[in-house]
Amino acid sequence: MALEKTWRWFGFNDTIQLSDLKQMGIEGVVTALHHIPNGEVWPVDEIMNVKNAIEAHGMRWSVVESLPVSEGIKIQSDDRPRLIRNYQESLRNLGKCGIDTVCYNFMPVLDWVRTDLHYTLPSGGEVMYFDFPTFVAFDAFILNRPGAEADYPADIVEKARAVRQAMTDEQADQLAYHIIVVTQGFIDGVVDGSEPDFKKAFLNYISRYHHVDKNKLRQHLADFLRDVVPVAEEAGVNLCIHPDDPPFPVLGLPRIVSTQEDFEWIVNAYDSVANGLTFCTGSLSVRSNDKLVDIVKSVGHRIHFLHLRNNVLLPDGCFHEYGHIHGCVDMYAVMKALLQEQQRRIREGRKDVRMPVRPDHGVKMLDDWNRQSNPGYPLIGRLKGLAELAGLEMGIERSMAER
Ligand code: DNO
Ligand code: MN
Repeated sequence: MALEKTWRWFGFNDTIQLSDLKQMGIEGVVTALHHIPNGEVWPVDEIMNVKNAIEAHGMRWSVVESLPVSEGIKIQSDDRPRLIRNYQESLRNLGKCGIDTVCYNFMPVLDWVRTDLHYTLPSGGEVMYFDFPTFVAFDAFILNRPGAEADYPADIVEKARAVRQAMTDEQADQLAYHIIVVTQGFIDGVVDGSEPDFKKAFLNYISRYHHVDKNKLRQHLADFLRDVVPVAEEAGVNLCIHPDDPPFPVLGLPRIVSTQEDFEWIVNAYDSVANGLTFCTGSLSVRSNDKLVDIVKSVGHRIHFLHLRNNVLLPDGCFHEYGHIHGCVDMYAVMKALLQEQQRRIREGRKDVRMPVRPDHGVKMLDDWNRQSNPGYPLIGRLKGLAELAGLEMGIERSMAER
């Protein structure tokens, strides 16, 4: 048995059609109801509409990525009860439609973040880059967030100062626009770049976290799990939290899904298979590259969804993405650990043996420049990744069977 091959599809406006996916050997689709504003209920008919379209092409809707957790849940605003009710209702509706896996994250304000969306590799392909001093320049010297300098190591702050000095104001504004708006990582989508001062709007958003430190945020996640996991269980849905990207605090905001210890804390925070994890090598490797196999061994029984991709790790907390099997992540070791986990599940007669996997962010290459795509989601680069991963998997599976 192999891992279930899936693909992130951004819905009917995606330039890659469902009919294309079938040609590529995709078995399952990973998508969301992107048109429904965060915090609102996902209605059954809208879910069925997407599900039927996927099934009409001979695939299944394997994973929802993501059912977003609103900021009001993370900070526990007055609106929390309504937001929780809506989240529960969406889970029930997804369960009614037979969707069994739901990914989410618990990152404050920003989902993923990069400082350069268009870094050219020596090969000519293009990937996304995170330069820590540049990010700190954005935070401390472009946003001018009060207290920002104290939130980062002193040597990085000095480098950040130099980065800012080397930039024109126009370049600084452009960087801010990319980080806040173009990555589409800004969670509630309230800052979409149309505001006259999107930097100020963003800062206001950050300030809503002034009372939320690491322990508070953990408590808020535990409260969220207590409220939604029983509902998920009853609906037949497994939740799977996505790790922080990058896996360390930025903007002075806590991050609690960054390390093996964090994953273990989450698994123990609520004892249920429905309280699960997304294993994303791209995110986790930045901080715990040598721990990836340990993570699978420790919390593998709760992993419901796999994001596989690679990185090149650089000094000063910097990294850039690098396709799929080559790079700092020992993809052979990771794949082997995952296949062993799958075999364990088969032996134990567990239901969740499919273990959906998707190639995460790919290298933009060849005809990818002729087709509009979201940052990190070019067709050909991801297709190459899928093929590499499938080949690696087959080789390992066969050799495991021979022994
Ligand atoms: C970026 C993705 C994230 C991810 C969410 C999951 O490409 O890895 O946006 O989907 O964090 O909740
Ligand atoms: Mn990921």
